[in-house]
Amino acid sequence: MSLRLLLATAAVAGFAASASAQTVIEVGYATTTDSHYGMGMTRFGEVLEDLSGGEMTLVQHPAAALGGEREMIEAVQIGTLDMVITSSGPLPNFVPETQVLDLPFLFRDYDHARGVLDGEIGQELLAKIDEAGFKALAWTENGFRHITNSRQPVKTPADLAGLKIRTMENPIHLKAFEALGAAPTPMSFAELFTALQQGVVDAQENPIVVISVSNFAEVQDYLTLSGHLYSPAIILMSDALWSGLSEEEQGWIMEAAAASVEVTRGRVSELEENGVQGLIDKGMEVVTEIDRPAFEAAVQPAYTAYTDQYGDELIERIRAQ
Ligand code: EAX
Repeated sequence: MSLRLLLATAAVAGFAASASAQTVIEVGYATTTDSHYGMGMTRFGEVLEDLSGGEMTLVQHPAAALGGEREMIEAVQIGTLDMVITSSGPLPNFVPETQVLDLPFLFRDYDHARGVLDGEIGQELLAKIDEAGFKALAWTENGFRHITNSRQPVKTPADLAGLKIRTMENPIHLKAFEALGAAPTPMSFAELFTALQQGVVDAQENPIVVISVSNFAEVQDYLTLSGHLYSPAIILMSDALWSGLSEEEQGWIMEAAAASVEVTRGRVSELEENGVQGLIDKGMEVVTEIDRPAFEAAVQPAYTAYTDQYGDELIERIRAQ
């Protein structure tokens, strides 16, 4: 091969190598692109592209295109999916200690929840999640969960008697709704709208932002602003992908994650404040106040199930914050 041809071949190979040097990160999530997760991931991608000068880009797979949250978490754990933004609901199946976050009425309000997750306790739990084979980038947010149903207004636990309610695939949530006298069915979010439409379940519980963006007003008549538990969300990256990045690239990822959390939390707050009117406009009848002492008393078996296994130290630390 002549020297000129050799040099030309090397030049093409070099160009191809630099072009393929771009890192494309695939992220999955269960809600739509215009949801709090989608808005957060769009911001994540913008910041990452900007910081990396276009060397790193994010490709989004919304609306459970890659499976339910539990499946996507598992895919990230085994390395077949780069990243997921997900509610922490299915997490106890991978990191049991995270169940503490699912205890009903544990968090007082958004400031309390965000402060705990952004502080020492949140960081301790992220470290435990890393030990389970993930790179936990950041706590982000799903929001305080409220009950919707197609049977009747719900104000007291008695109103839940026998109600077929879908829960996330989470042992504490299941225990809590059993204790409340409902008939809970754990189910992936991807199946939920159809299950409500077909009457497989009569009820579900989710933050206002999810109820709104998922058009649940089309299949649910009643909304109860129970705020019965706070639902964190989390951004998880495959450990293999994270470990293969340079320190500089890892810094860009963390900066992009932090920027996305601000957007997601901002959207959750926005819908928590003004999303209910939109649901009323779509025909939902809203119960604004529950018999909270009755609910708190009824869910005690969920606390017992947790403290029997883990004690109450972490609960007390969260309450004290
Ligand atoms: O993360 O499964 C659920 O109800 C979650 O809140 C939803 O997928 C958003």
